Amino acid sequence: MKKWKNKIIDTVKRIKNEKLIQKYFKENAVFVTFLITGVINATMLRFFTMPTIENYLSFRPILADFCVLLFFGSFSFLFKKKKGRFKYLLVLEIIFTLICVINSIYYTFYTSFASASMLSLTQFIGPVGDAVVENVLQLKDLLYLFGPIVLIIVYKKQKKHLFETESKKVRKKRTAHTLETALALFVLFAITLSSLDIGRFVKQWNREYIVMRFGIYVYQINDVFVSLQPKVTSIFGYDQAKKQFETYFQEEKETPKNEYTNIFAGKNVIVIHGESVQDVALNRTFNGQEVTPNLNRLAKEGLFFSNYYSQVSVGTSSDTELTFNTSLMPSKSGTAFVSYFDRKYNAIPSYFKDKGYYTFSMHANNADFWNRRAMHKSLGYDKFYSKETYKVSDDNIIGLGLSDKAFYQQSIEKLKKIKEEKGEPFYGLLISLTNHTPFSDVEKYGEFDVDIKETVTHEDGTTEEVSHPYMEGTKLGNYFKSLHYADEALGEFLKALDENGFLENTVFIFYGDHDARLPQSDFNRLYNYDQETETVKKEDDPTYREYNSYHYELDRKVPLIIWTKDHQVQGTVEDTMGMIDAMPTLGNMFGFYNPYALGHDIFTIKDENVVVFPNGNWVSNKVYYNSQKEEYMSLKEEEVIEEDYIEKNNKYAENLLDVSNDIIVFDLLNQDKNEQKKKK
Ligand code: GP9
Ligand code: MN
Repeated sequence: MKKWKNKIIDTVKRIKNEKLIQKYFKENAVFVTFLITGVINATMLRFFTMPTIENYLSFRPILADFCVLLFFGSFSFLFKKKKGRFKYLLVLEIIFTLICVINSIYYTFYTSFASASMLSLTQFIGPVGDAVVENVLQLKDLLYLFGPIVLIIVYKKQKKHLFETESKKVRKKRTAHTLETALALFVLFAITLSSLDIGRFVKQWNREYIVMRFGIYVYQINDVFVSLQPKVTSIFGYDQAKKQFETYFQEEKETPKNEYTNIFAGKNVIVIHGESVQDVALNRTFNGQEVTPNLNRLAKEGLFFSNYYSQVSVGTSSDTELTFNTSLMPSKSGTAFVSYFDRKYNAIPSYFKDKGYYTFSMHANNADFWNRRAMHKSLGYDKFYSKETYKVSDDNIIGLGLSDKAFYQQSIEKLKKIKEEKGEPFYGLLISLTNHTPFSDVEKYGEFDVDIKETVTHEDGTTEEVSHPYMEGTKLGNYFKSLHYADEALGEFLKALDENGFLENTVFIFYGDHDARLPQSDFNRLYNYDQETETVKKEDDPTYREYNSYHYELDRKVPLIIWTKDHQVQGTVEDTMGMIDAMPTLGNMFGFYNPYALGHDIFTIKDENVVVFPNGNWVSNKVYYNSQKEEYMSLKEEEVIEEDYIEKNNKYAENLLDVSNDIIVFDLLNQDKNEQKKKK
């Protein structure tokens, strides 16, 4: 023991006396720069994307990032010449920098980290590419480029002091030593991990959590393996998945029976997929003008679900289409529309088709966007009217493509033809487009001010019109302008439907497809604007209304409205509900039942409902639970939340996400395939 102690003291002394560290830094300036810039970039990314105290103070991801850099960097010592070493390190530096830049941009857009499984999706990003650039690319995304620049400068500066070329033996030894150090540090890192950390790392469904604990580089390497997994597991993990699936559906569920059962049997259906429509705009006025007068009217006259949440993952619009139509959650990696379009789905259009309906979808965007051309067939639509069937010209484009007004006008003509040729009943989905981020085509939305106008009376009795900017010039303000346009288009469409006799025997359904990814600070401004000072109130102001990340999550809810001209159904349903519950709820009303739906008929489950999000968060009437922070906000002040309640729902959430993903990946609803597997 003493021997070891002396040895360590001697080594420390030697390092100090002979200035070994300084020497190492000088002789390996490029290598050291590579390590430092790599760690700075990774840390910067975490700071910009997840600015929480816990994250600022966490040393673990820094250690993990450092280990990865050290591991890959160690092989540079195998190069004989300094130039070779530099070239190798520069390539690595560029790769690691790109990982940071891509994730930085991606996070702003999707509030998540990039995945290799999305690579096959780049073709779908194309049409919204401009929106991404305009909306998302910011100076902070380019800061990471300092890494390669500094590396080149350091290399150029120290070139003169290069020491003699090392022998093969020395080079190998240095590589081995560096690798050993990387490994030792990694072991140090690994022993700090909890079983929860490891579990989440393996599943990779909570990407933020993984980046927070493991750093961006470990995350990205793991992601490549996990992304390849669906390809591999759909060959291997079948038995286990099938077993879990059978256990999940073991109890024979009763088909719901309540006052809504079969009330709409045989009626036509028109569904509107409302791009980025959030509840926050409903019943909101600016200077006495409603943002969404038409939606407000529908909500008042029809059945309005006031706590309805979308459950999208990276597949946004397409994820909502999947969940609405099949009562399944988005797939854990990639998107179901793209990676798993060839599976068997028990989907709403198929059920209507079985009942003799003509089923169709309409969307004036490229048919291949989100792979709809293929996936709409799998969902059971007889026909998909895509961009090719619409007249799109320079004067009828807003934002991403054909304006909603033009879209609805042209769709009416198609509807008339359908009625003429195919007769009734029909089931049709219309996917709107104008109200898509970045909401910057403001001059095309028409006049709708989001300021506060005030008439000020002066002492001498004269009056003056004053305007306080309020939401003018903010993204949320522009969103309201855009949505006001989309609502006006919807109003015109309803009028045209009525004029053409489409509303007599039809159920009209509207849902907001997901939130609009608006900045939290804009919501704070919306609720805490002080028109006297024309600023946002400070938190210590007694009239300040608290607005934290939970309030923001709750504000992401979207409307669901079921309306008929004769007001057959009316009222507000306040129970928490998700996109996943649409199919069972509608199925009960129209007379079809999917035994493998993962959601519930809201009129049967009522206040017991729990809505799970793809990242493991969940919300019920009582609680919003954040699975990353493992914390929750109580939604009913007076009620005490038992630990059991949280645990039970965590389990439920995990199970539901697993089973849903297995159904998709292993094609478990495909009877023929399952029979074949059984025979084998
Ligand atoms: C594109 C439209 C928008 O066709 O549905 O998709 P999103 O960007 O919301 O997923
Ligand atoms: Mn969308």
